[in-house]
Amino acid sequence: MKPTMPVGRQVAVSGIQASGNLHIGNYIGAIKQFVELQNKYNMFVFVADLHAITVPQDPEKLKAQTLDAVYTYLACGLDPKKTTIFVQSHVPQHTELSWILNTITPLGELERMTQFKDKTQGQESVLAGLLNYPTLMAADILLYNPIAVPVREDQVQHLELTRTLARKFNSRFGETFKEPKPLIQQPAQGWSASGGSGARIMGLDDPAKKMSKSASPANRIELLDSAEVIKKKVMSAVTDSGSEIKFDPANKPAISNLLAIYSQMTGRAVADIEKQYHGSSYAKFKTELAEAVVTSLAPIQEKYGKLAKNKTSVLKILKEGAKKAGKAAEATMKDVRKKIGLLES
Ligand code: AQP
Repeated sequence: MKPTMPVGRQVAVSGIQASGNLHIGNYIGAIKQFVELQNKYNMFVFVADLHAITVPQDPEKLKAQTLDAVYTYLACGLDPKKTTIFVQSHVPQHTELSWILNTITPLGELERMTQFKDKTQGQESVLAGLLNYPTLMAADILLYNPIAVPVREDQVQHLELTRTLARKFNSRFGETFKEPKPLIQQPAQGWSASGGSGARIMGLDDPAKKMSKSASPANRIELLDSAEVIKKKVMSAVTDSGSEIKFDPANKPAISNLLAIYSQMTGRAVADIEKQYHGSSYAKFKTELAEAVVTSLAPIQEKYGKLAKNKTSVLKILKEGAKKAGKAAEATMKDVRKKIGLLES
């Protein structure tokens, strides 16, 4: 494929599903990282509205959630001058390549995906969209020939499949796609809420489950929650037995998660926070954590408010983003169509 991006910078691609209100897990685990990466990579960041509909969505809400994600990207510091920001469905080449990749993907590969197994557990009737989620994700990535894809640990399996499909396509039709590498976020010094290597924020109501858009509101702090709601949620967050404020995910998963949130939202080292609260009560720690979260979200919320009043200019950013992404995607698709023998129109 001919390069269509500015010369000199390598490409990185990622996106977030428009499946609900974004929360501090999405911010810490993804958006904050995109903002840093935009200074190093030629970033393509999209809102995955087509992935969101793999579970039923209310049409009006989906539209609002899609726009909400874009306002959030911008409010958190994604700069349209550095990053191509767009909506997945605005670039139809994503679905076109996804279909083509489906034709070279063995069914068994899709059925063994952990996310598919988790999301369909106990369901009587499983929708094909959930099964084919990873081929759409592979298309999202391969269209832009990125060197790197920022992902959390639980998406690495999907990225492995993307690499397998790239190899398969290349060996059958000739060199077309690069095999992108996962860019797994390293936890801040001294913490890993998952106990693994990815920065994973867990639910406030259950530290064994990740913070998620689709869980109950008590599970998460949404980026647009008011100060009052944040305080209420933090104060009601589950804690562990004992009274020590210590980072120890195996024995104190709830407090470790709260320490991780504190550290990630303030940029302070976990050890430093532990030291500050040595001998303090859970109540004092939680009160001040809530204040820290409120303070760190305030500028984002303020910027969001301004952007939401300026929908026309945000839609313009999306239009330009789709145009730029579409140009890169079409260059790939021209090559793909030719290689697999589709007659030119
Ligand atoms: N709890 C989390 N901790 C750290 N990172 C997280 N991410 C999501 N939850 C956490 C990261 O946010 C990005 C976007 O995720 P997504 O919306 O595409 O999919 P998801 O991981 O399924 O997110 P949710 O919030 O749990 O959504 P639902 O409930 O709709 O499935 C990803 O980079 C993800 O790692």
